[in-house]
Amino acid sequence: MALRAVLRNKCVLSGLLYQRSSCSSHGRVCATPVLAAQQRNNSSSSPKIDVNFDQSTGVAVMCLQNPPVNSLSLDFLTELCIGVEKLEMDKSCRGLILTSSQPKVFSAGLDITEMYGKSPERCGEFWRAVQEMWLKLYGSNMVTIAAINGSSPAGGCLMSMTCDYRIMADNPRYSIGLNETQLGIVAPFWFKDTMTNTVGQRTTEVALQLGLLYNPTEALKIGLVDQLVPEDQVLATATQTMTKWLAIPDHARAITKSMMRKPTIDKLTSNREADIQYFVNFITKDSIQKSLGMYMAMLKKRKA
Ligand code: CO8
Repeated sequence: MALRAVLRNKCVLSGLLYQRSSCSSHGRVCATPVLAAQQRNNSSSSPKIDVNFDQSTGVAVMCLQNPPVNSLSLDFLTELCIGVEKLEMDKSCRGLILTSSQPKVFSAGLDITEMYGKSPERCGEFWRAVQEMWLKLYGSNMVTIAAINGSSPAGGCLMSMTCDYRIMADNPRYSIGLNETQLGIVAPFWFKDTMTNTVGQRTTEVALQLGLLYNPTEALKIGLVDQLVPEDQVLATATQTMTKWLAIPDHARAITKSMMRKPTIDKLTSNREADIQYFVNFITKDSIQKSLGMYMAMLKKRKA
């Protein structure tokens, strides 16, 4: 029964974003020493996401490359969802490693410009894509590992938390957390649920209210990440860790994962339209637009 649910889930994932990959061996690859050594039987490229699938290991590495900070725009999210969907549908793909090709940043979270000065219709479209990204990653049957090689605030932290295991670069300059309140906005219930499932109720309660960003050592202490390694070993460690996870029979692991995550996923799927409406009403408020404008100005000023 449970196995059928997992298989059905795999079919449901072939939603509207799915296109059969015409993967070319000439596609750009996220060049790293580890990957260069691997056999590349199947790779695809797109401007913002680089997917390198090694059929001999059944592991795909998805490299986020949306300069300067991998902010999650509508286009970027759409590409990400298509990429994950293709891999999910490919039965030979058993594991997915998410990482970044941008120096110092895993992902800066949602693209703030997508939420500032946009029409309600556009905001709604954007939010549906954010939901879709979360649903695809949190509900994935693959083993998913985040190789967090830079800062990962807000939506970047959410994306990391969808994974089964998180390995972060041990660099005190990097930070990770749900800092939404610092922008004057509120992390939605499913961001909150994902964090609660990861680090527990009390830690989430404090972290969300204060919009805390943790350095890697702090993040390890509260269990927001699972392992810290030197910066140049993040991807190699993710690859080694993947081997351990793939030693477990897929069906047993995937059913267990589904059992743990299904209630959280169901909560969003059954409230999806209401959640979009709530987001649109909230984000288009004058006071919220003002907060976002001030935050963007602060980001630019800090740089100057
Ligand atoms: N969106 C759009 N642009 C961004 C973002 C972003 N999230 N983050 C940075 N940028 C821009 C900067 O403004 C800057 O632009 P420009 O070059 O034009 O001046 C450029 O990217 C480079 O930024 P930095 O110079 O700051 O780059 P650093 O390498 O020094 O720092 C950081 C990288 C640490 C990622 C830093 O940029 C940062 O802290 N960014 C802000 C991260 C953040 O607060 N994100 C929150 C987004 S909101 C979210 O994800 C969840 C929202 C849920 C909404 C719920 C409502 C109901």
